[in-house]
Amino acid sequence: MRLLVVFILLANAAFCQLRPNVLYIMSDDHDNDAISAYNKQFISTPNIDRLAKEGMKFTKAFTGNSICSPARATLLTGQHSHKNGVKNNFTRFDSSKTNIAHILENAGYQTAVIGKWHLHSYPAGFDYWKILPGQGLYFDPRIINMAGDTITEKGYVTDVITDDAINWLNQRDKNKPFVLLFHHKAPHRNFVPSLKYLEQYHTKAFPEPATLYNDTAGHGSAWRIQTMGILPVMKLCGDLKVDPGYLMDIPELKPDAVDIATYNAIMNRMPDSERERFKEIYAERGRLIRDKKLARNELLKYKYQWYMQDYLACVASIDESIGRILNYLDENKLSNNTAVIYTSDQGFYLGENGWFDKRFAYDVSMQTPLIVRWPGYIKPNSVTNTLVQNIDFAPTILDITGTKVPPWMQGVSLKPILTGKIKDLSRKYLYYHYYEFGKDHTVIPHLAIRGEQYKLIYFYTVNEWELYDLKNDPAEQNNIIRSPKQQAIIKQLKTELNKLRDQYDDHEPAGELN
Ligand code: SGN
Ligand code: CA
Repeated sequence: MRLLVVFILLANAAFCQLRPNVLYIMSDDHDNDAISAYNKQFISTPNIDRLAKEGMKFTKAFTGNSICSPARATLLTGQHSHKNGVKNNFTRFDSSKTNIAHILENAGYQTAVIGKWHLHSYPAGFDYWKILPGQGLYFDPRIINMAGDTITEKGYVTDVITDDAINWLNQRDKNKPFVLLFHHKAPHRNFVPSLKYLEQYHTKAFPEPATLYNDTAGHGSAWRIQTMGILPVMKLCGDLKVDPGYLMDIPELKPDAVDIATYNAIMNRMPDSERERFKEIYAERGRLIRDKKLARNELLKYKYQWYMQDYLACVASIDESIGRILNYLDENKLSNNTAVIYTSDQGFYLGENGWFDKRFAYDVSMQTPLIVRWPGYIKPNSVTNTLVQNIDFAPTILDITGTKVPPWMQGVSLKPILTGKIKDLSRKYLYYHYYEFGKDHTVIPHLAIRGEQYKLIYFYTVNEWELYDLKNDPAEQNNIIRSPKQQAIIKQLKTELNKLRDQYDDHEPAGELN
């Protein structure tokens, strides 16, 4: 009997050894262009690039609804927004309903979620969680622990939650495989970097996108009414609203009381020893506006640079965090048996069309970075151009861990792509549905379908269609919906869109679309 128990224990230990761990890292609003594995023009991210060198880079990974809470609900459920119920940023995610954490727990995995959650509920199904309330704060972040207490952890948010993740890895049950969801707050607005990286980035200059000074003339309603413009919408100085002190004498920039309160709330959380230096750097920008009387395109030119300096300085901290985590895996001999996934909740405008933020089905925001390293399974330095979507993330994590994917998940496992078993998925079109309107950035709700070459978008509340030829117009500048040459393509894409709506069981708005 004793022998049998020993045998079972040993067999169990061997089995657990073999079952891979998954470290899923998701940053917030981290666009592909701000990762040097995708684009070397703006920043060097050697640690994220290391994952690409040792693993696989997806060049065509997309979301189904390019906004934060919906992307997070999709990660947990493998479902599009209309199925998991989180269509916008203010709907509560019902975490008591089966999600990947419950499934992995039943499969004997140890699970944790650390960092941004943003689903208006507490996580359920995880063995461990520690989350930032709402959007989280950059300095001395408030953190909700499993006891339901809100505590404050001293330091810069990216460093703080990296410490939390490493602490959990240290104290986890080492006899069980793990899945850790590690969710950064950065580089989300308000783009407040750590002083170390602001010092490095505030003097750099970045190339301007060709469409930075575009106006909305000739475009449809959605372009005309969006409020995503860097010039008219984004605030100055780390998007911190403005420092009343040095901008008071410029009438059109006079901050209102709300701006001052927000500015002070952020500045007051910074370490006392660093605050003056932050203020000095921001004040230089203020003086430039005042002395050069910057306005319109000239002001946009500067605001774009300041935006990029702050945003990329936030990304630099993320890359440092990834380096620390990868070192931890190396030092603890976990690298070989851990699949590491790096992604973001969606893409982000870095000045294209003069914009920041996301939401649109246009590629800049619909796309998301996706890099996976899994030694022994993924050929180093591989690149795939196959179309994938965030509904596939949950099935992929389950499949990597050897856990059955439930039929209610709408995505497919990417494991056969990762291991090189297949080159392309049989799915030829991706589905997109954006809902949130009016709260931030006034992007009109829309449906879209994206294939290899064409994208069809339907802004259904205003009954306007758009068609883009992604091969000949990758920046999606020319809506060719009225082109007589395209009518056959349009008919075909509308049929495919209706088919996808049936397949995914999405019937809002009701009826056949044509
Ligand atoms: C805040 C931001 C918006 C952003 C939303 C959603 N405004 O409201 O720019 O789109 O969050 O972001 S801010 O003035 O408060 O910074 S998301 O990542 O949660 O989807
Ligand atoms: Ca986001």
